[in-house]
Amino acid sequence: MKVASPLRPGSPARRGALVIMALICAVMMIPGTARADNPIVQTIYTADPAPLVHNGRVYLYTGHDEDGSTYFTMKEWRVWSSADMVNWTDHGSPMSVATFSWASADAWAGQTVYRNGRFYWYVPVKDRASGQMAIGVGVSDSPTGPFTDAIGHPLVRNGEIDPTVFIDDDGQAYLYWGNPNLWYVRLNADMISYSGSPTRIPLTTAGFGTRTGDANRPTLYEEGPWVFKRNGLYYNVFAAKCCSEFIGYSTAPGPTGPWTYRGTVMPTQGSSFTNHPGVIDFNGGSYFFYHNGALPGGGGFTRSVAVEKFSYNADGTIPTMTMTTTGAPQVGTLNPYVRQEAETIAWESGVETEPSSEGGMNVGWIENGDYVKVKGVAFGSGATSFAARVASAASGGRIELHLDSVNGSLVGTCTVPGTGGWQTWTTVTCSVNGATGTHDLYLKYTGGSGYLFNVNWWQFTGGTGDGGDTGGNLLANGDMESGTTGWGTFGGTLSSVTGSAHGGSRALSITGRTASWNGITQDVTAKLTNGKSYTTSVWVRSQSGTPSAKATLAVTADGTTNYIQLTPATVVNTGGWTKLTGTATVSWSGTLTGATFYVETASGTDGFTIDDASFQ
Ligand code: FUB
Repeated sequence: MKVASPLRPGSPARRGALVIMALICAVMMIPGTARADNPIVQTIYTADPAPLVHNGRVYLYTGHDEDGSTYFTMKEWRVWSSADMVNWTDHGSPMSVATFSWASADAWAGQTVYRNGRFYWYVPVKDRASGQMAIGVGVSDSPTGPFTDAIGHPLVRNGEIDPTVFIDDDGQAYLYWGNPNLWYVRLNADMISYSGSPTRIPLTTAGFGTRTGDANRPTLYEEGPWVFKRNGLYYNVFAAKCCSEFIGYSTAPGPTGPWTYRGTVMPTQGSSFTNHPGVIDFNGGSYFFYHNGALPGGGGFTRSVAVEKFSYNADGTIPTMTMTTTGAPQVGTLNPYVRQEAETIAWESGVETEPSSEGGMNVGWIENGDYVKVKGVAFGSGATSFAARVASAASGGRIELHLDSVNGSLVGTCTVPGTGGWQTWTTVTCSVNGATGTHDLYLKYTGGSGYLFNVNWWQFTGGTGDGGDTGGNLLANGDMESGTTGWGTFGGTLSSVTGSAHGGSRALSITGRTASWNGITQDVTAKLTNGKSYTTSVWVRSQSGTPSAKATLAVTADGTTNYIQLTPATVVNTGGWTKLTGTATVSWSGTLTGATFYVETASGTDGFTIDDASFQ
């Protein structure tokens, strides 16, 4: 059993309860069946989610419940990120109680916001001098840290917890926090000081609902406010009624109220007597983060963060959601032809992570049969080889590459040697056969007894080789081997076609065009960086006539749409394929609300076919 395995020299404290849980979990799972993706993180217990969208990724800031906790024993905060809402990269712990020299304990629920090139992480933590909870601010130039104490003392200290920060369209930032009260204060533009005094928001039953059975707390508001604005309406989503908590929300016409209670976002569920909200919009969808006790051994002090996708009702109200083990659907696919961190995980069994001597984190504590699942990997026309960065102070083992389940089709096996140290890294390679199209990838680690080896990163080579899903392509399903997934149209009818592909076996055709701007589209709003230069490549084949195809980017910011030509207009040779290429700088002023990559024609309405599109 894992629990009986010897500790490696210099290893962090053993995972104890989590190991047992992983075993129970593995026993409960039927090999070969699709695995749920909630909770998001299985390597440790996480709590108090605070998501932030930045440059096409979701950064998720959480607390960390220590194994076997019988109180909110939390020493550090953790960061995770994802570009697709299902595969989450572990960035470790860039901030802890020790970051704040004046703090003694309790790394509780915070939120990170971005302003003027810096990331500000507001957290409740215990002030050593007073013994009271206070709000500290960490700051970093990177979303993944490291974070330092921005001011060297508490920003506010009134014994209350759970800060959320909201920056209004006019640039005014507000800090809200509180349990049992609800406070706000206007932050200055430096984000680390404030003007005026903290103000108590009136907790009226009209504003925050009616609680029964607790004379001291007549309203439902308990803690964990999450304030944001959508379509001119201000939302405060919060943990309601103790205990157990549910998630409720209120809305207001302005950032300071008056608030009106609107109902339940998520009822009491999930084996944890607390819950905690985080709400974002990402890549055209809306997402609700929360926590529960869903991992084996989970409960009120051993919590796990999970996520659901949702749509606002037409009147702006939030639907009531229940916890699922399925989680959010994947946004696009994962590109195996660029370096992927071994700690990018949709689901795992048996492994842990730790800081790597090569930077970032690595997967470790690997024993025979452990695995990491990476969801929706777009192999396109076929991978030919696999490389992994590995280290082993023992005698290594094997990385087996299985598709769609832990014992699914085996497409490659890499042998890992002993390297003389758990952080003595070497790169191993092996050939790959049968990895085409899009699949869940299971990296199954096998070998003898005890800990086998560590993995820092991996990467496949091969693929379509020209356009398609290679080298950092921002387009999902760029090789079109996954049918119409990720693609749409401006007018006309889209279909996935076989028998005439440029690479692989599938391409996309548009028919029924009634205007030259009708074309094949993909939303790339969440993927663009302002001012960046992008190179585009797409193969086009006419079905009939001689349409002059071109790739265009429609960029909408502050209500204005600009059309950026990505490739020069090129006459497509009838009956053959023509490659359109170009490099263009993509920039906009104001707030980006939409960006669509599309292939249209300079004139005419004839149908056409495209394949192997790349935008990077
Ligand atoms: O995680 C510690 C505390 O539990 C948080 O600050 C509260 O929101 C509750 O989730």
